[in-house]
Amino acid sequence: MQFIDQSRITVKGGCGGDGIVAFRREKYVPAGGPAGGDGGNGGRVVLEADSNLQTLLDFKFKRLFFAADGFRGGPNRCTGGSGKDLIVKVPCGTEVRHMETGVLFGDLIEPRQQLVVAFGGRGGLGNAHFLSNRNRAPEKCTEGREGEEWNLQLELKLLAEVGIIGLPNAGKSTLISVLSAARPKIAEYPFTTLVPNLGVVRRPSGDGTVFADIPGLIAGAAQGAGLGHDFLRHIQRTKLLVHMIDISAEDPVTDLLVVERELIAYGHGLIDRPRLLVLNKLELLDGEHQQKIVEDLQKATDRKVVLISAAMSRGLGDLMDWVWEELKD
Ligand SMILES: Nc1nc2c(ncn2[C@@H]2O[C@H](COP(=O)(O)OP(=O)(O)O)[C@@H](O)[C@H]2O)c(=O)[nH]1
Ligand SMILES: [Mg+2]
Repeated sequence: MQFIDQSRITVKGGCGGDGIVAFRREKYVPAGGPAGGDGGNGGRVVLEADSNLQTLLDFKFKRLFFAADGFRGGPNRCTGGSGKDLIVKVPCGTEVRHMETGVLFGDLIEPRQQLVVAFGGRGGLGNAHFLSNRNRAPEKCTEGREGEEWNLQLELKLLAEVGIIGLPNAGKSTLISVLSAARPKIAEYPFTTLVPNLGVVRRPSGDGTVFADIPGLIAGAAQGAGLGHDFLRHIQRTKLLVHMIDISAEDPVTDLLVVERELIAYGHGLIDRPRLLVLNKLELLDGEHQQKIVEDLQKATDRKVVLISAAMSRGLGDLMDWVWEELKD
Protein backbone atom coordinates (compact mmCIF):
# COMPACT_ATOMS: atom_id res chain seq x y z
CA MET A 1 0.00 0.00 0.00
CA GLN A 2 1.35 3.35 -0.93
CA PHE A 3 0.63 6.92 -0.11
CA ILE A 4 1.53 9.50 -2.66
CA ASP A 5 2.53 13.02 -1.83
CA GLN A 6 2.41 15.40 -4.78
CA SER A 7 3.50 18.95 -5.34
CA ARG A 8 3.79 21.22 -8.31
CA ILE A 9 6.65 23.63 -8.66
CA THR A 10 8.03 25.99 -11.26
CA VAL A 11 11.76 26.15 -11.87
CA LYS A 12 13.67 28.65 -13.97
CA GLY A 13 17.35 28.85 -14.79
CA GLY A 14 19.04 32.23 -14.49
CA CYS A 15 19.29 34.55 -17.46
CA GLY A 16 22.70 34.70 -19.14
CA GLY A 17 24.66 37.91 -18.63
CA ASP A 18 24.95 40.25 -21.61
CA GLY A 19 28.10 40.53 -23.68
CA ILE A 20 29.49 44.07 -23.83
CA VAL A 21 31.16 46.41 -26.27
CA ALA A 22 34.53 47.70 -25.10
CA PHE A 23 37.89 48.52 -26.62
CA ARG A 24 41.36 48.00 -25.35
CA ARG A 25 42.88 51.11 -23.86
CA GLU A 26 46.47 50.65 -22.98
CA LYS A 27 49.37 52.95 -22.80
CA TYR A 28 51.48 52.88 -25.98
CA VAL A 29 48.83 50.91 -27.91
CA PRO A 30 47.31 53.52 -30.22
CA ALA A 31 44.33 51.74 -31.71
CA GLY A 32 43.11 49.17 -29.22
CA GLY A 33 41.03 46.32 -30.60
CA PRO A 34 37.64 45.20 -29.40
CA ALA A 35 37.86 43.78 -25.90
CA GLY A 36 34.28 43.45 -24.66
CA GLY A 37 33.87 40.27 -22.62
CA ASP A 38 31.12 37.70 -22.82
CA GLY A 39 28.35 37.48 -20.28
CA GLY A 40 28.39 34.64 -17.76
CA ASN A 41 25.91 31.79 -18.00
CA GLY A 42 22.79 31.83 -15.87
CA GLY A 43 22.67 29.54 -12.85
CA ARG A 44 20.95 26.18 -12.99
CA VAL A 45 18.21 24.81 -10.79
CA VAL A 46 19.37 21.54 -9.32
CA LEU A 47 17.27 19.17 -7.22
CA GLU A 48 19.22 17.25 -4.60
CA ALA A 49 18.07 14.26 -2.56
CA ASP A 50 18.35 14.81 1.18
CA SER A 51 17.88 11.93 3.60
CA ASN A 52 16.67 14.30 6.34
CA LEU A 53 13.48 15.07 4.45
CA GLN A 54 10.50 12.73 4.52
CA THR A 55 7.75 14.66 2.77
CA LEU A 56 7.01 17.31 0.16
CA LEU A 57 5.42 19.54 2.76
CA ASP A 58 7.73 22.49 2.10
CA PHE A 59 6.59 22.65 -1.52
CA LYS A 60 3.04 23.31 -0.46
CA PHE A 61 4.21 26.71 0.72
CA LYS A 62 7.00 27.61 -1.69
CA ARG A 63 6.55 26.76 -5.34
CA LEU A 64 8.81 29.03 -7.38
CA PHE A 65 12.51 28.35 -7.72
CA PHE A 66 14.62 30.76 -9.79
CA ALA A 67 18.38 30.45 -10.10
CA ALA A 68 20.59 33.56 -10.20
CA ASP A 69 21.32 35.44 -13.42
CA GLY A 70 24.78 35.48 -14.98
CA PHE A 71 26.82 38.69 -14.84
CA ARG A 72 27.61 41.06 -17.69
CA GLY A 73 30.90 40.72 -19.47
CA GLY A 74 33.72 43.09 -18.47
CA PRO A 75 36.34 45.04 -20.37
CA ASN A 76 39.63 43.41 -21.35
CA ARG A 77 37.80 40.33 -22.56
CA CYS A 78 36.71 39.49 -19.07
CA THR A 79 33.90 36.96 -19.05
CA GLY A 80 31.19 37.78 -16.56
CA GLY A 81 30.69 35.49 -13.60
CA SER A 82 28.17 32.67 -13.87
CA GLY A 83 24.96 32.88 -11.89
CA LYS A 84 24.92 30.70 -8.83
CA ASP A 85 23.12 27.38 -9.09
CA LEU A 86 20.05 27.03 -6.94
CA ILE A 87 20.11 23.76 -5.03
CA VAL A 88 16.67 22.61 -3.95
CA LYS A 89 16.52 19.79 -1.40
CA VAL A 90 13.94 17.06 -1.90
CA PRO A 91 13.34 13.80 -0.02
CA CYS A 92 15.01 10.62 -1.26
CA GLY A 93 12.60 8.80 -3.56
CA THR A 94 11.19 11.90 -5.22
CA GLU A 95 10.07 11.41 -8.81
CA VAL A 96 10.23 14.44 -11.07
CA ARG A 97 7.93 14.83 -14.06
CA HIS A 98 7.21 17.48 -16.62
CA MET A 99 3.80 18.67 -15.55
CA GLU A 100 2.12 19.18 -18.91
CA THR A 101 3.30 15.96 -20.57
CA GLY A 102 4.02 13.68 -17.64
CA VAL A 103 7.44 12.89 -19.08
CA LEU A 104 9.83 11.67 -16.41
CA PHE A 105 12.78 14.02 -15.79
CA GLY A 106 14.35 11.68 -13.28
CA ASP A 107 14.24 9.96 -9.94
CA LEU A 108 16.21 11.07 -6.94
CA ILE A 109 17.00 7.96 -4.99
CA GLU A 110 20.36 8.11 -3.25
CA PRO A 111 21.23 10.79 -0.71
CA ARG A 112 22.98 13.75 -2.37
CA GLN A 113 22.00 12.55 -5.84
CA GLN A 114 21.43 15.57 -8.07
CA LEU A 115 19.24 16.28 -11.05
CA VAL A 116 19.50 19.43 -13.14
CA VAL A 117 15.94 20.51 -13.89
CA ALA A 118 16.57 23.88 -15.54
CA PHE A 119 19.69 25.10 -17.28
CA GLY A 120 20.60 28.75 -17.15
CA GLY A 121 20.72 30.80 -20.34
CA ARG A 122 24.03 31.15 -22.19
CA GLY A 123 25.84 34.40 -21.66
CA GLY A 124 25.86 36.86 -24.56
CA LEU A 125 28.94 37.49 -26.68
CA GLY A 126 31.14 40.53 -26.23
CA ASN A 127 32.35 42.51 -29.21
CA ALA A 128 35.74 40.78 -29.07
CA HIS A 129 33.96 37.91 -30.80
CA PHE A 130 33.01 39.98 -33.79
CA LEU A 131 36.47 41.12 -34.84
CA SER A 132 37.06 40.40 -38.53
CA ASN A 133 39.24 41.73 -41.33
CA ARG A 134 36.37 43.83 -42.55
CA ASN A 135 35.49 45.21 -39.19
CA ARG A 136 38.41 46.03 -36.93
CA ALA A 137 36.21 47.85 -34.43
CA PRO A 138 32.92 46.01 -34.13
CA GLU A 139 30.23 47.64 -32.06
CA LYS A 140 28.25 44.45 -31.87
CA CYS A 141 27.52 42.28 -28.85
CA THR A 142 24.66 39.96 -27.94
CA GLU A 143 22.35 39.67 -25.00
CA GLY A 144 22.32 36.76 -22.61
CA ARG A 145 19.65 34.14 -23.23
CA GLU A 146 16.75 33.39 -20.96
CA GLY A 147 17.11 30.37 -18.71
CA GLU A 148 14.91 27.31 -19.15
CA GLU A 149 11.60 27.33 -17.39
CA TRP A 150 9.58 24.23 -16.50
CA ASN A 151 6.55 23.34 -14.52
CA LEU A 152 7.31 20.18 -12.63
CA GLN A 153 5.32 17.64 -10.76
CA LEU A 154 7.08 16.13 -7.77
CA GLU A 155 5.83 12.82 -6.51
CA LEU A 156 6.91 10.92 -3.46
CA LYS A 157 5.81 7.59 -2.17
CA LEU A 158 5.38 8.07 1.51
CA LEU A 159 5.89 5.72 4.34
CA ALA A 160 3.88 6.41 7.46
CA GLU A 161 6.26 6.58 10.41
CA VAL A 162 3.56 6.84 13.04
CA GLY A 163 0.53 4.57 13.16
CA ILE A 164 -2.52 5.52 15.18
CA ILE A 165 -4.30 2.50 16.56
CA GLY A 166 -7.25 1.95 18.84
CA LEU A 167 -10.77 0.63 18.78
CA PRO A 168 -13.43 2.32 16.66
CA ASN A 169 -14.60 5.62 18.14
CA ALA A 170 -11.42 6.23 20.18
CA GLY A 171 -10.84 9.47 18.26
CA LYS A 172 -8.16 8.45 15.74
CA SER A 173 -9.58 10.36 12.80
CA THR A 174 -10.16 13.40 14.96
CA LEU A 175 -6.55 13.34 16.15
CA ILE A 176 -5.17 13.15 12.62
CA SER A 177 -7.30 16.02 11.49
CA VAL A 178 -6.19 18.32 14.31
CA LEU A 179 -2.50 17.46 13.94
CA SER A 180 -2.25 17.64 10.17
CA ALA A 181 -0.55 20.34 8.18
CA ALA A 182 -1.31 18.63 4.88
CA ARG A 183 -3.05 15.63 3.44
CA PRO A 184 -1.27 13.47 0.94
CA LYS A 185 -3.14 11.48 -1.65
CA ILE A 186 -3.63 7.79 -1.35
CA ALA A 187 -2.65 5.68 -4.31
CA GLU A 188 -5.12 3.39 -5.97
CA TYR A 189 -5.91 0.63 -3.62
CA PRO A 190 -8.43 -2.13 -4.07
CA PHE A 191 -9.81 -2.06 -0.55
CA THR A 192 -11.32 1.36 -0.52
CA THR A 193 -12.98 0.67 2.80
CA LEU A 194 -9.54 0.33 4.28
CA VAL A 195 -8.22 3.58 2.97
CA PRO A 196 -6.35 5.04 5.89
CA ASN A 197 -6.64 8.55 6.98
CA LEU A 198 -3.30 10.23 6.50
CA GLY A 199 -1.80 13.41 7.75
CA VAL A 200 1.56 15.08 7.54
CA VAL A 201 2.56 16.65 10.82
CA ARG A 202 5.22 19.30 10.78
CA ARG A 203 8.31 18.74 12.89
CA PRO A 204 9.71 21.57 14.99
CA SER A 205 12.75 21.39 12.68
CA GLY A 206 10.58 22.10 9.64
CA ASP A 207 10.01 18.89 7.77
CA GLY A 208 7.10 16.60 8.44
CA THR A 209 6.34 13.05 9.33
CA VAL A 210 3.40 10.99 8.18
CA PHE A 211 0.69 9.72 10.51
CA ALA A 212 -1.66 7.00 9.36
CA ASP A 213 -4.91 6.02 10.96
CA ILE A 214 -6.30 2.85 9.53
CA PRO A 215 -9.75 1.97 10.69
CA GLY A 216 -10.75 -1.60 11.31
CA LEU A 217 -8.91 -2.84 14.36
CA ILE A 218 -11.36 -4.97 16.29
CA ALA A 219 -11.22 -8.11 18.38
CA GLY A 220 -10.20 -11.00 16.13
CA ALA A 221 -8.40 -8.79 13.62
CA ALA A 222 -5.27 -10.91 13.72
CA GLN A 223 -7.38 -13.89 12.64
CA GLY A 224 -8.71 -11.83 9.77
CA ALA A 225 -11.90 -10.44 11.32
CA GLY A 226 -13.17 -7.34 9.58
CA LEU A 227 -10.35 -5.67 7.71
CA GLY A 228 -8.00 -6.46 10.50
CA HIS A 229 -5.29 -8.39 8.75
CA ASP A 230 -4.67 -5.75 6.13
CA PHE A 231 -4.69 -3.20 8.86
CA LEU A 232 -2.06 -4.99 10.88
CA ARG A 233 0.13 -5.66 7.88
CA HIS A 234 0.21 -1.99 7.19
CA ILE A 235 0.84 -0.94 10.75
CA GLN A 236 3.81 -3.27 10.72
CA ARG A 237 5.66 -0.81 8.50
CA THR A 238 5.43 2.08 10.94
CA LYS A 239 8.10 2.95 13.49
CA LEU A 240 5.87 4.09 16.33
CA LEU A 241 2.37 3.46 17.48
CA VAL A 242 0.06 5.95 19.10
CA HIS A 243 -2.52 3.85 20.86
CA MET A 244 -5.74 5.74 21.54
CA ILE A 245 -8.22 4.78 24.17
CA ASP A 246 -11.50 6.51 24.89
CA ILE A 247 -11.29 7.52 28.54
CA SER A 248 -15.08 7.64 28.75
CA ALA A 249 -15.46 4.06 27.56
CA GLU A 250 -17.09 1.58 29.88
CA ASP A 251 -13.81 -0.13 30.64
CA PRO A 252 -10.69 1.52 29.20
CA VAL A 253 -8.42 -1.21 30.57
CA THR A 254 -10.33 -3.87 28.63
CA ASP A 255 -10.10 -1.70 25.53
CA LEU A 256 -6.35 -1.58 26.01
CA LEU A 257 -6.09 -5.33 26.41
CA VAL A 258 -8.27 -6.11 23.39
CA VAL A 259 -5.92 -4.20 21.15
CA GLU A 260 -2.79 -5.59 22.79
CA ARG A 261 -4.08 -9.10 22.30
CA GLU A 262 -4.40 -8.43 18.57
CA LEU A 263 -0.89 -7.03 18.39
CA ILE A 264 0.46 -10.11 20.14
CA ALA A 265 -1.56 -12.47 17.96
CA TYR A 266 -0.25 -10.83 14.80
CA GLY A 267 3.32 -11.33 15.92
CA HIS A 268 6.18 -9.79 13.93
CA GLY A 269 7.28 -7.92 17.03
CA LEU A 270 4.38 -5.47 16.84
CA ILE A 271 3.75 -5.68 20.55
CA ASP A 272 7.30 -4.49 21.26
CA ARG A 273 7.12 -1.48 18.95
CA PRO A 274 7.44 1.86 20.79
CA ARG A 275 3.87 2.67 21.70
CA LEU A 276 2.36 5.59 23.57
CA LEU A 277 -0.97 5.16 25.34
CA VAL A 278 -3.18 8.14 24.73
CA LEU A 279 -6.31 8.56 26.78
CA ASN A 280 -8.61 10.70 24.68
CA LYS A 281 -11.68 12.79 25.52
CA LEU A 282 -10.26 13.87 28.85
CA GLU A 283 -12.78 16.69 29.19
CA LEU A 284 -15.56 14.17 29.65
CA LEU A 285 -14.27 13.15 33.08
CA ASP A 286 -13.23 15.16 36.12
CA GLY A 287 -9.65 15.08 37.35
CA GLU A 288 -10.26 12.45 39.99
CA HIS A 289 -11.76 9.96 37.58
CA GLN A 290 -9.05 10.68 35.03
CA GLN A 291 -6.42 9.87 37.64
CA LYS A 292 -8.12 6.64 38.59
CA ILE A 293 -8.12 5.42 34.99
CA VAL A 294 -4.50 6.38 34.47
CA GLU A 295 -3.62 4.35 37.57
CA ASP A 296 -5.64 1.36 36.39
CA LEU A 297 -3.88 1.47 33.06
CA GLN A 298 -0.46 1.71 34.65
CA LYS A 299 -1.25 -1.44 36.59
CA ALA A 300 -1.97 -3.25 33.37
CA THR A 301 1.03 -1.97 31.42
CA ASP A 302 4.27 -0.08 31.89
CA ARG A 303 3.80 2.07 28.81
CA LYS A 304 3.79 5.81 29.13
CA VAL A 305 0.31 7.33 29.28
CA VAL A 306 -0.73 10.83 28.23
CA LEU A 307 -4.11 12.49 28.55
CA ILE A 308 -5.47 14.45 25.64
CA SER A 309 -8.59 15.88 24.17
CA ALA A 310 -8.30 15.64 20.41
CA ALA A 311 -11.50 17.57 19.93
CA MET A 312 -10.33 20.44 22.15
CA SER A 313 -6.65 20.24 21.13
CA ARG A 314 -5.46 19.64 24.66
CA GLY A 315 -2.41 17.60 25.61
CA LEU A 316 -1.21 17.38 22.01
CA GLY A 317 2.17 18.92 22.93
CA ASP A 318 2.96 16.01 25.27
CA LEU A 319 1.94 13.55 22.61
CA MET A 320 4.12 15.15 19.94
CA ASP A 321 7.09 15.54 22.31
CA TRP A 322 7.05 11.80 22.71
CA VAL A 323 6.79 11.24 18.96
CA TRP A 324 9.73 13.51 18.10
CA GLU A 325 11.82 12.02 20.86
CA GLU A 326 11.15 8.47 19.67
CA LEU A 327 11.77 9.33 16.03
CA LYS A 328 15.21 10.75 16.78
CA ASP A 329 17.80 8.43 15.31
N1 LIG B 1 -15.77 14.64 23.78
C1 LIG B 1 -14.84 14.31 22.87
N2 LIG B 1 -15.22 13.65 21.75
C2 LIG B 1 -14.27 13.33 20.87
C3 LIG B 1 -12.89 13.68 21.07
N3 LIG B 1 -12.19 13.22 20.02
C4 LIG B 1 -13.07 12.61 19.19
N4 LIG B 1 -14.32 12.69 19.71
C5 LIG B 1 -15.58 12.16 19.13
O1 LIG B 1 -15.55 10.75 19.18
C6 LIG B 1 -16.20 10.20 18.04
C7 LIG B 1 -15.26 9.25 17.32
O2 LIG B 1 -14.16 9.97 16.82
P1 LIG B 1 -13.35 9.49 15.55
O3 LIG B 1 -12.20 10.42 15.40
O4 LIG B 1 -14.25 9.30 14.39
O5 LIG B 1 -12.87 8.06 16.07
P2 LIG B 1 -12.15 6.88 15.26
O6 LIG B 1 -13.19 5.86 15.00
O7 LIG B 1 -11.12 6.35 16.23
O8 LIG B 1 -11.53 7.44 14.04
C8 LIG B 1 -16.62 11.38 17.18
O9 LIG B 1 -17.96 11.67 17.45
C9 LIG B 1 -15.73 12.49 17.68
O10 LIG B 1 -16.32 13.77 17.52
C10 LIG B 1 -12.54 14.40 22.26
O11 LIG B 1 -11.39 14.74 22.52
N5 LIG B 1 -13.56 14.68 23.12
MG1 LIG C 1 -11.93 6.98 12.09
